[in-house]
Amino acid sequence: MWGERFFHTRDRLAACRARIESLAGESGLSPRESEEAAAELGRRWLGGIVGEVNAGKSALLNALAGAKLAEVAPVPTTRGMTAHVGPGFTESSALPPGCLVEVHQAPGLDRIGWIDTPGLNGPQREEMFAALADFERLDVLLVVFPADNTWTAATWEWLSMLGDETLERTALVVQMADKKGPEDLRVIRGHMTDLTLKKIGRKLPILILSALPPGGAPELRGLEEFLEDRMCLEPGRRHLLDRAFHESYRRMREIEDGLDRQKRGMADDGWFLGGLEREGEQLRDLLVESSADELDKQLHVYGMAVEGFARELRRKMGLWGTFKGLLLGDAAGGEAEVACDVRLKALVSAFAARDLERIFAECSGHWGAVRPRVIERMGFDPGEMPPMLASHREQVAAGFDDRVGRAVPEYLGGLRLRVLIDGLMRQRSRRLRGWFGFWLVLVTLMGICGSFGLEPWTGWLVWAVVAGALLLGFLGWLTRRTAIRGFKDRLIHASGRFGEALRKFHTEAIREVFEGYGQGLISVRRRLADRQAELGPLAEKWNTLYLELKTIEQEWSG
Ligand SMILES: Nc1nc2c(ncn2[C@@H]2O[C@H](COP(=O)(O)OP(=O)(O)OP(=O)(O)O)[C@@H](O)[C@H]2O)c(=O)[nH]1
Ligand SMILES: [Mg+2]
Repeated sequence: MWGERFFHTRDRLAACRARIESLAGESGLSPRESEEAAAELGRRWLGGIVGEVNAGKSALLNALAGAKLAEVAPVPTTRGMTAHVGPGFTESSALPPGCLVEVHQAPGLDRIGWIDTPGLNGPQREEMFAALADFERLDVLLVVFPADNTWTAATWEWLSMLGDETLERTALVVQMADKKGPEDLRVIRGHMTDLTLKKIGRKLPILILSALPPGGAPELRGLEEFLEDRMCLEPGRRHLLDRAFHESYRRMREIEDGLDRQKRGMADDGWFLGGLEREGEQLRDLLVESSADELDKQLHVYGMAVEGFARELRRKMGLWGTFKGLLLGDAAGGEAEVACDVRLKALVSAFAARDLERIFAECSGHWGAVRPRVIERMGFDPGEMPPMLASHREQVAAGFDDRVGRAVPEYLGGLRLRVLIDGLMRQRSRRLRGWFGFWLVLVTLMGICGSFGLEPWTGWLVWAVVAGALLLGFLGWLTRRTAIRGFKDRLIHASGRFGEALRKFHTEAIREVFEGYGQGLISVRRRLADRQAELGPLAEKWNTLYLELKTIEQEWSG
């Protein structure tokens, strides 16, 4: 088949270019403006077959197409111009007006379609002469003469009207050579050459062949060589192919630059995100620092709470409580510890709730500034709020409360409040219990003396019992005061430890909240990482395509 190498190269190059273009799209490049060389190269060719009635034009078309596409008969047959084309043909603008189009799956039409025409000396003579300019635009012209009549006037007249440029791609075909002997054909060739010089002033290729030799297959080698020479090896077309290679390489460079730009842009985006993350960390540290005042206030509240605990304990050490404690023992330590735990937790929870509102407000403000910067820089909306400020807000609040609240058990655990109070209570009871026993002896003696009427002992003992009761009351008051003071001193003394525990867990809680806040930017980072990961396969595709393009080019020029 003629033009094998040219068409093989052209088709592979076209497929390669389509893949280059799809890679360009994947790499984010805008579609390429249509390139002249590529468009010209992709265009399906169209040739014309003209000549007089019964010259054998339709038979030649069938032979070139390798299929029976047009009617062949010894009487005037072809009534109008018909373009017989392959499925890839789209150039309807190249057709002469009134020309019909028939699309066929025929092997010979893949490369070039043909316009079969009515005879130049037939009833359509006028149309054929009027369409001469349209035929001049075709890629190749075959002017057919029957071997037994090569001086057909209408054909020579039509031929002599063609411009020089068209004549460059025109061949004279002497058809039905089988009807003549070799000597006749030699004479015909000479005669045709003379006529050509005489009618158009230059030589044209003269191809002598039989499209329909009776009992044989058409022999088209000469015509195919002409087509290959004029259509494929012609310098203009070779140049076109070279330009298409050049354009493809240029496009490949554009893609490479685009990928490089993206890579650099992504590295910059990484820095940009790193900056935002550092801002978040600074905000976190600022919030931790600015909490110092708030935490100091909590120590004041703690002091007030200690007063409250002391009042509670004082109540428990009242007359009845003391009496009960002397008789039944005391559970004040455990109760006080539970009460302290509950009160301090409430205090810490209230502080945590207030503080978290402040943190949320700061984070919302910061996010409000971060979001437009991310959109502007990366063209990606990270969302109105990170989940920690939106959907997970309650969860975050519960986590914050829990974390800050851990300061209470840590503090109370170190304080050993139950041991302290129980110790104080025991000490007090020990002191009071001796006096109380002595007083009970006095009361008993007073009762015995009174029963036996032993005067004046009874009177003295009454005075002693009253004095003992007063002394016992005084001792009760004194030991309560000492115990409460000891309790308060211990708690106030430990306020530093409470402050430390609160500061430690509060800092941890803020860090935890900021881990959640950071998730907002982590989604942006993930997106960036996805984009970076996409670049790898694109670069690989680029390499493959580049090698393919190089191979096609080397095979073409080598
Ligand atoms: N012996 C021989 N006869 C041929 C050959 N080619 C065509 N013929 C005959 O010549 C006659 C005309 O052939 P066509 O191909 O129909 O000629 P055409 O130029 O298309 O004629 P119109 O369509 O009428 O203009 C037919 O009878 C064919 O059988 C050939 O190579 N050898
Ligand atoms: Mg015909």
